[in-house]
Amino acid sequence: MNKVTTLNQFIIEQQAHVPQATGGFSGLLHHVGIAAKKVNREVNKAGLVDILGRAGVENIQGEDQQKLDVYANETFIGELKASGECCAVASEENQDIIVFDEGLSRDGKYIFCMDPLDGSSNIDVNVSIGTIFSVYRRKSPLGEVAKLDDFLQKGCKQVAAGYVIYGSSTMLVYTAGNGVNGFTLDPSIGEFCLSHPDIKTPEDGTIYSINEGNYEKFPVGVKKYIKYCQETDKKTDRPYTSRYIGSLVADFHRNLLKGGIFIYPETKTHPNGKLRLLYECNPIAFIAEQAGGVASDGERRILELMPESIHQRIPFYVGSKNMMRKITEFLKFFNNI
Ligand code: AHM
Ligand code: MG
Repeated sequence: MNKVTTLNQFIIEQQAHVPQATGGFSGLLHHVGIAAKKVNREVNKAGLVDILGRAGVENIQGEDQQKLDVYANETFIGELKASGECCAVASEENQDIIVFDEGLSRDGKYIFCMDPLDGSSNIDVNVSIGTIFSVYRRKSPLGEVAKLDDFLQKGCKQVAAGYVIYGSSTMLVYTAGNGVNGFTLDPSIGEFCLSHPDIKTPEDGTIYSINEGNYEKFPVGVKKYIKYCQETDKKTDRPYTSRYIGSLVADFHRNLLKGGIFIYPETKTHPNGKLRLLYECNPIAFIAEQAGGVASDGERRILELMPESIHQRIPFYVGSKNMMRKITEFLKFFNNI
């Protein structure tokens, strides 16, 4: 029988390679796994129980909140608090950071950024959705109350990043800066099991993912790149195909495994793009780079950007190395004329 490595076993084995590790980080990830399983359970029964529909409130971005968003947010916050390793959380669903200023958590070494349920407009049509997260060491001294400044760190400072995709099967994919590993939830034993060790993304891809409904509003370099992908060239036999779910985790996950590029550029109506630097772009960029891919805002490496606020938006280009090189050439050329 094949040996199955569960997420918890894997975390403990990884910890053994870090002599100074105290187990705090492993404890935190363990609780992330528990939260993911709880959210998975609710997402799975979304069609069965009266949990679908709007919660009747808008989140701070002015978007309708779905009930599952609220559930996922509260569940992750609850587990992070219970871990005692995390002193504060920034969530897409909360205007301000959430500070744990009592008990063990106040001394927690880590801060956590998350989009608890990304792509939530897809919930009621049974399309894959996801949780995206990112872990940093706090900047403020242990024992003090964490503050906003703890969150204003470049993405290259991430200790770990990951996502959970609630799809045809549920997977947790994460990196702690030493490669990317994917775990599939085995519902029969309720454990995430290592199914995709050391994920590497293809250097060349064939998929481009972008909301072409916004075509008229795109920068000219992006328009030209899309046309380049669409053109048939008899000599080179360009192989591109378009795939767009409208759920970042699902679009990125497919491209990560198969090779491709995901683009959410600045548009005339959204000059800073739509996606958020702290809890969407940075974690995805960290995973992409760890898998051999590239992530930028069209010019600069995402992981080098210094955030100014927790809900900051940024144009996002991420994917296979050679596709990223090509689009960067297009952007550079057409921005300069
Ligand atoms: P959300 O955080 O409000 O769910 O929005 C983020 C989602 C991403 O999952 C996805 O990539 C993008 O929005 C799709 O946007 P659009 O519908 O404009 O194409
Ligand atoms: Mg989101």
